[in-house]
Amino acid sequence: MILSSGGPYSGLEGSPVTFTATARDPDDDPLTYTWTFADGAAAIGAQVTHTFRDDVPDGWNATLDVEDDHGHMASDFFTVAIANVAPVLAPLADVPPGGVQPECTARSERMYRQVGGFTDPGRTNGPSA
Ligand SMILES: [Ca+2]
Ligand SMILES: [Ca+2]
Repeated sequence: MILSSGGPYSGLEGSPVTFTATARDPDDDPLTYTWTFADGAAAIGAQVTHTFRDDVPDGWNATLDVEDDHGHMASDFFTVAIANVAPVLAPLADVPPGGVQPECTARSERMYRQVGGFTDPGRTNGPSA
């Protein structure tokens, strides 16, 4: 039996990865494909999808086993490199019509004007200096 998992695979955490097996059995028996992933998940079928929740440094290990109806088995081992995904900020909600706008201007700007003179004891320009 000739078997290929099609790996290594790669994908993003939280996004489904599609796995496609290629197998050829000399006498064309019906084949059962079993995928086993290191995060504990398993799937059956020549083509399956699986979503890894998180990235790991060296990728997730996985195994594809193919069995014909006589119990003859072949296995292929491969890795799935999962990339970390940066968090995404949700866009700030627009203020609905009639809603309250955030207040970001100064509450008041007053001009002060001082009328009249002033005295400065330390200066020499005073009347008694
Ligand atoms: Ca066979
Ligand atoms: Ca992560």
